[in-house]
Amino acid sequence: MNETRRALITGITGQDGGHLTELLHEKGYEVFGLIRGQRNARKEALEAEFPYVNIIEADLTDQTSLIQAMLTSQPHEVYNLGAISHVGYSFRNPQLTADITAKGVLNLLEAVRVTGMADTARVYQASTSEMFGGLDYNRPGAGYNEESLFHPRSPYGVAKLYAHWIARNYRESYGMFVATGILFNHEGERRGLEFVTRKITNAVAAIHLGQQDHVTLGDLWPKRDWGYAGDYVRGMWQMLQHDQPDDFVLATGETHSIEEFLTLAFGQVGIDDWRPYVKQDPEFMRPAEVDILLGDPSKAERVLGWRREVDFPGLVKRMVDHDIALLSGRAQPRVAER
Ligand code: NAP
Ligand code: F7E
Repeated sequence: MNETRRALITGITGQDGGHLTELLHEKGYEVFGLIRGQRNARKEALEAEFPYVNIIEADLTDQTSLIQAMLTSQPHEVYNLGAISHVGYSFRNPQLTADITAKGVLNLLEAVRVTGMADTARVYQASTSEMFGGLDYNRPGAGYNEESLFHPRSPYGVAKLYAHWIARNYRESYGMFVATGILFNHEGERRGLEFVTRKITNAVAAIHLGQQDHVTLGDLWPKRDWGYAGDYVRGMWQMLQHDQPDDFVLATGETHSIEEFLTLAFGQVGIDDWRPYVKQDPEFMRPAEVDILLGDPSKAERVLGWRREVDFPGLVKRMVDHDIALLSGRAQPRVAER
């Protein structure tokens, strides 16, 4: 009989952690999830939503705890999703971002290596389109791919670039199976309320239900390549099933401005002109902005057979529908929404 596959997920309480937990459980994996902090407010919600997850207390900044996590879970696959992931927050907390988002990856890779699991455990590192920065468009119109130049524009982007290169370095130096997914923005019902798409859909639902009269945002011109998180975690899993470790862009190949997102989201509740409902405040603007991101997922499509299923209007609709259900008491918040 085949041995049950075991997966260790860091960042299990986040958006992608929730989608990935569902996917791996459906595939019959035994799932181990890392929870940080002595009284993590999301722990109870995680236990309620995913009672089958084996919770391990550990922190990406504490290598002893990561070694213990590896020894306890003996994973075939490690998904490193844990990070300070909010770009705006990273400007206000740059050292913390470097400790967790950059050095935390080194701590984890070393934990895999020193526990003697470098040959058996495959590692996924959550890299990001924020490493490109939106400035050095060396393939204008075609979108960034795995060969494009990096020019990160935030402490988050810089930390992720270190993480990306140390992951590649461990692959080259020690022959470890470390795959990196350069993922463009992906959203959905589990998206944290601090990110712009979810902030908008939640406000649209509240305005529709008469619970709020406006939403305050930062800059509205930036463009992003927005996909659905459920599609993207499938790509992460596919990267670890491939016969060799590699780097893959996951994206939709389309880019849309925040203004376009606003038009579709307000349109869902019959509001044609969103302007009277949107205020702007410099509090939500960043010292350096990434103006435009557009990805080229053709390598992942060709090599892995990855396809995204949810399109941009479908993404906006499912988020607005979910927020209306949530705010009318017809749905419960998932772990990452808390
Ligand atoms: P998210 O919702 O912000 O989740 C981040 C997770 O990291 C949370 O579970 C958080 O735990 C955990 N974490 C934070 N500090 C930690 C620490 N010191 N030790 C261990 N865990 C820690 O992020 P996401 O959207 O799911 O993204 C998953 C990963 O993909 C992140 O690395 C992100 O940077 C990257 N990424 C995301 C996107 C996107 O569009 N979503 C695109 C490209 C790359 P707590 O609950 O305890 O805070
Ligand atoms: O901002 C603008 C903001 O915070 C998108 C993370 O998952 O994707 C995400 O990073 C855009 C930016 O996502 C508000 O200035 C305007 O131009 O939703 P966001 P992000 O910065 O693109 C990448 C790929 C990751 O890797 C990250 O982990 O929207 N914006 N007004 C605003 N953004 C926020 N958060 N809040 C506003 O009020």
